[in-house]
Amino acid sequence: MPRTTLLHAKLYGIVDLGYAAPSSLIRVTAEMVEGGIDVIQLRAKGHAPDEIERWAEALLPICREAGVPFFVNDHAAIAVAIGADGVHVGQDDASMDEVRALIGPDLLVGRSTHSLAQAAAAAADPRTDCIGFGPLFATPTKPDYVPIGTAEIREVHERHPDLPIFCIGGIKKENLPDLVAAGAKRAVIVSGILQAPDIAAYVRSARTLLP
Ligand code: TZP
Ligand code: MG
Repeated sequence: MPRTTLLHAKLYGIVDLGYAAPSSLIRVTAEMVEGGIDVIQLRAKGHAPDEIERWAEALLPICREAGVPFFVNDHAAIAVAIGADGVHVGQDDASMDEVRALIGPDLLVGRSTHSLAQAAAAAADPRTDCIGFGPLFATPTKPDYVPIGTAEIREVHERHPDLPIFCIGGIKKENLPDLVAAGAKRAVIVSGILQAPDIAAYVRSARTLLP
């Protein structure tokens, strides 16, 4: 899948085992796809790799059928094993050399960034296909991080116009218009989507709020 797919993406959803029970993963993913989600990631902190691989294997065909890029959080080896579209890594995870050694040149690599400097470092490596930028606001989904606020959203986009940048952290439908006014082009929503009574409807309406 080419990186340009991510440039055209608006809303990125994470199927996070902190909110979604194992028995609900397929339904939740299908509802996100039905709502028009542009990217999906499986994030299962603290779960065993063989378990994550089984879940990833089950979710990939749902995304594939809809043409939605599917990322695996943290586990490059699982992304390769199941034929995912990409892997998402954090600042403390493997280096790009290590990740690319595992996955090769074709899979997409996303990197979490928490400052303009980290965004610049990620952007300086042409093997980075997208970044998360945040957490913008405090969020129980990533509790140990200091929120970075919204003041640098415009600047990070101006500095890296060709890099798909996904704002993340404490984003809900309610604050999306303010984020767009602050310069956001794309967003990741985790708990807002997974806790919505109607996931497809939530995704559909959040997506319309992005430019
Ligand atoms: N990385 C930065 S903030 C975050 C991640 C994975 C969690 C975002 O979750 P939510 O529930 O949308 O605030
Ligand atoms: Mg990680």
